[in-house]
Amino acid sequence: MDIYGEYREALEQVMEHLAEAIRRVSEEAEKRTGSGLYEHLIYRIKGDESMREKCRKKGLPETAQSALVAVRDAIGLRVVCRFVDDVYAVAEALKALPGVNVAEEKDYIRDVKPNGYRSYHLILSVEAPFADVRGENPGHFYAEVQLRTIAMDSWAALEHEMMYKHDAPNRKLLTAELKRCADELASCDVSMQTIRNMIRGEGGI
Ligand code: 0O2
Repeated sequence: MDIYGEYREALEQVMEHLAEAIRRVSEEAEKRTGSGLYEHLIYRIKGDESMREKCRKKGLPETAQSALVAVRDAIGLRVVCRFVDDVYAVAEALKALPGVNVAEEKDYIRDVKPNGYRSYHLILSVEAPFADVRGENPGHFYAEVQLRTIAMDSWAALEHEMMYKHDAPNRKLLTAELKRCADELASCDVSMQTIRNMIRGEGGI
């Protein structure tokens, strides 16, 4: 039996609702400025087995209650933007959506992780017209939204592949090198943002 049980359909609907809101806000920006707010948007319901594994790792029973309340990334969306300002624009638009509350916010762009990881994470609590696992209707469902630039996303993908699963030799050196790459990419992000601001006549150097 799927760990999400009867709540899977609600999760799909909430995820689609958020994805649609992100598309809409980007289309509005495109009409105003000629450019949308993101390069790509991906989303998924965490697979049954990876959610069970996450519950086990956290010492939680493998139940819908754990998967939907204690773990809060059953619904996951990733918004990959071209510019840092667009990351914050999408985040602000999400926070302003009716029926959406911010349960947690981690700005790893301003507070960079020691390994160089940069991304803006939101855990949203979304009200929806379905019963939730607490028995409330309308219910509340958590969703994790990761927002980052293309540069941050490339780094995270490569770092994840190289460091996450593998027991690499020279780990200390590799970690330092990856941090250097992350910082160089962040510096490019700042330059790209400045160039766009100048093109749009919004200041800069
Ligand atoms: P997966 O398989 O990607 O879902 P929590 O999810 O609350 O238990 P935590 O660490 O408190 O975990 O949350 P945080 O810091 O917001 O990180 C959540 C997700 O961000 C991670 O999911 C990763 O996808 C991503 N992430 C965080 N730190 C790093 C990092 O250093 N490198 C890379 N490449 N990705 C990172 P999960 O659950 O770890 O795994």
